Amino acid sequence: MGKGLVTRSTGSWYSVKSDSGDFIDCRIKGKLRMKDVRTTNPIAVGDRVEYELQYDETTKEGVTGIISAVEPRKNYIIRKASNLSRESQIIAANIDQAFIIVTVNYPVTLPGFIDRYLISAMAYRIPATLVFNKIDLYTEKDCEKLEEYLETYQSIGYKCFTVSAEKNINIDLLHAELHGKISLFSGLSGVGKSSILNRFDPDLKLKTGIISEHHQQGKHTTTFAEMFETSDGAMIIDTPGIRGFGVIDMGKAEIAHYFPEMFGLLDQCRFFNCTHTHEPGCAVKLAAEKGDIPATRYESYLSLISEDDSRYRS
Ligand SMILES: Nc1nc2c(ncn2[C@@H]2O[C@H](COP(=O)(O)OP(=O)(O)O)[C@@H](O)[C@H]2O)c(=O)[nH]1
Ligand SMILES: [Mg+2]
Ligand SMILES: [Zn+2]
Repeated sequence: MGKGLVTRSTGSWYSVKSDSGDFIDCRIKGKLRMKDVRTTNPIAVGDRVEYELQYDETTKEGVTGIISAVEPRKNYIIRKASNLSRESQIIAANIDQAFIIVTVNYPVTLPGFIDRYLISAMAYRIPATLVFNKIDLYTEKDCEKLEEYLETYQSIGYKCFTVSAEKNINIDLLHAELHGKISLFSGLSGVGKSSILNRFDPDLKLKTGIISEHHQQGKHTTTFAEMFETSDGAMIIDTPGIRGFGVIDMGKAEIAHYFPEMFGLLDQCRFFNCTHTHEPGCAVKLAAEKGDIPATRYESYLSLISEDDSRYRS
C-alpha cells in the first residue's frame, strides 16, 4: 500500500504522485465510488489518497494502482456538474490559496466575474489574490481602469499583482508566493494562466493560445483541473475551461458576509433581516451611496442576491 497526491483526473483514471515521487495511474475501488452519490467524482485533484498496486496488463509498465481511501479534506471547491444537474463536481481539494488571473482588456474581465470568484473563495475560507496580467498591452485607458481595480480591491484588503507573462514583468514576485503551497489558478480563457505557469518553469511547456481552448469549449468537452509542480516545489492547479466555481449551499443572507467591506456594517442596519437592497436605515446602502463601498462591489452584491439560481438557498 502507498500514499500519494492526486495530480490529474480524467474521470475514470487518476494520476497519483506517490510520496516517493513516482507517478502511478490509478483507478478507484468500486465501493469508494458509492460513498457520495451527489458528486459526480468521489476524488479530485489535490486529494491525498491510499492506493494498492496491482498487476495490470493493459499498461506498458504492467502496474497500476487501486485507490482504496481518501484522506479527510482540508477544503474542496465544487461546481454544478451541468446547468440542469443537481449533482456537483468536485473541482479540486486541499487548496492553500487561490489566484484569479484578470485582464482589464484582451479579454475584458468584468468586476462581476471577479467578485463572484472572491466571494466563493471567501465562503470556502481560501485566501484569494488578484493577478492582473498583460500589462504590456494596456493603453492609457486600460491603465486607468487598472488603477480603479487596484484601488477597489486593495482598499478591501485583497493582495494584487500586476504582471506580464509576455515581458516577464513581476512574475518573480508572484512566484515567490507559491513555494510549498497548493495554489489554485483560475480566470477566463485567454487571460494567460498557462503563459504565467510557463514563466515559473519553462520545463512545463504548457500549450498557450486562445484558439485551441475556444475550439475545446465549442466541442463541450469535459475539462478537468490539473496540478503542475514547478522545479522549486510550488504546486499549482490550473482549471482550464472552468470559468468559476460557486458555493452550492450558500444562503442569500450569507452573501453579504463574504464582502469584507460590508461585514463590519451588518449589525448597524435597522432591521436584523435587512437584505441591503431597499430597506430604510440600511448601513450598507448608506455606505455605498457615500462611496465607502465601491460602486462595482455593491452592484456585484445586488446581482448575486437577485440571482434566481438553484445554487442558492432562498
Ligand atoms: N501581450 C501579452 N500576451 C500574453 C500575455 N500572457 C499571455 N499572453 C497571450 O495570451 C494568449 C492566451 O494565453 P494563455 O496562457 O494560453 O491563456 P490561458 O487560457 O489563461 O491559459 C496567448 O496567445 C499568450 O501568448 C501577456 O502578459 N502579454
Ligand atoms: Mg491555458
Ligand atoms: Zn442593510
